[in-house]
Amino acid sequence: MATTRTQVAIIGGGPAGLLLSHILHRAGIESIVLERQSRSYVLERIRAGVLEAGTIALLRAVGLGDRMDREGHPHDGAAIAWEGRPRFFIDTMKYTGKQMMAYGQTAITEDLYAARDAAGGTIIDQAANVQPHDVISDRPFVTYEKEGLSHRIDCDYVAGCDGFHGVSRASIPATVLKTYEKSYPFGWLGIMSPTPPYPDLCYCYSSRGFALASMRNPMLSRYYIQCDLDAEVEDWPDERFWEEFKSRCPEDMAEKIVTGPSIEKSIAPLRSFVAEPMRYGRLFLAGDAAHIVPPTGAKGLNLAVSDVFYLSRGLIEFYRNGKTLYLDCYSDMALRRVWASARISWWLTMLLHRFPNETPFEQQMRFNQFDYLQASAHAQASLAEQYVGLPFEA
Ligand code: RFL
Ligand code: PHB
Repeated sequence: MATTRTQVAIIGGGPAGLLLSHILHRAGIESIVLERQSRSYVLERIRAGVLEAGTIALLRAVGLGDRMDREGHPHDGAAIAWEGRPRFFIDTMKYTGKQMMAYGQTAITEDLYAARDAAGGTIIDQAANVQPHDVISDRPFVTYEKEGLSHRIDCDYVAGCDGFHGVSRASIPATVLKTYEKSYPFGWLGIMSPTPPYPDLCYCYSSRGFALASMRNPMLSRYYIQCDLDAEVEDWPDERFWEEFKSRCPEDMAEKIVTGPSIEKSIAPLRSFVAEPMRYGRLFLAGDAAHIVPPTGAKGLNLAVSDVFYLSRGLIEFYRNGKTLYLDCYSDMALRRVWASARISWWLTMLLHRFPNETPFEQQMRFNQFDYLQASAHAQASLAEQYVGLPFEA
């Protein structure tokens, strides 16, 4: 078996793994990224689109802001269009002085690959059977197979950045890990369309269900509708999607939606999931490997970024002065932010969707929740603060 050595072995080449590798490199720390899929597969995946203020600031601070600032679309907040009620705006600018940015995860992933390539970073794609070993010892290692050959990487630390279905969390004994889970009785059907987007990021509540208008660039729109769990993409030809989407937004909004062919269409179930702790010996989990939030708050990618902020700080402290203070509090610190995002994502999901078999009482609670939001500057400030993203802890 061919053996190499690095300081940090990173499992998963999504945004969490690539960003960690990039930040460590800037601090003079070596890493190797092991990705199960091909690079083209990773780059073609369409996912998140909205960045919190802290994510924007971090990407700029680590030299990844240029294209984002050129091509991204800054927003002062997001709108909620509620059937039969005046339009509401989550005004992050007014209440926090901060903006969000519409900039696709696909573009961030491209930027990260470009930065790692330019720095000569090692990213091994199509790595099969990746497995961390001996993570509770001082000499952990990771094995994998590539093109029929077995490989071993000796390292100081292992970062599990391999998403919800990865091997890292699964390698932690069930007796150590506590998991919390909630699934929702619906999914999101999303399309990408090469059409001019609706100008605002707009969340719609309708008696027909939730809908969301978002964007990637001036000629690329992203739209979602709440769908049944058993819905299939084949049941939703473009015409049916547009008709349903427009029926869920107010008339003045529907008139402005520019329809066209979809170039991607997919269905994602909604789920909340948190695994604790986010550390097992020398294995650290970051991003979707440790937690999933429903996309309603646009928090998933942003949480992956804040985990990487905390984890990179801990690793940098260790390699600079041998101290493990930040590594030792990584799980607690990261989880405080994870739970905050889990809660606001759950809250927005409950507020904005129709639930099957809901009682009239529960509907009244939802209407009243929204009325209170519209009437109270305190409620608006609280939502704006959470939507724009809580600050990273010092
Ligand atoms: P990823 O992106 O899943 O990357 C994990 C990588 O690990 C690889 N992998 C393995 N590699 C080696 N060995 C194994 N055994 C492996 N198993 C897996 C995978 O191939 C993959 O490349 O996790 P990461 O890096 O933690 O990033 C998390 C984000 O991708 C995710 O949270 C967001 O996309 C969630 N999300 C959103 N987040 C936001 O912040 N704002 C949004 O607007 C937003 N919208 C969304 C979303 C997610 C969505 N879907 C599809 C669930 C909208 C949708 C529809
Ligand atoms: C997206 O643009 O893909 C998007 C925007 C806001 C969300 C979720 C997804 O809450």
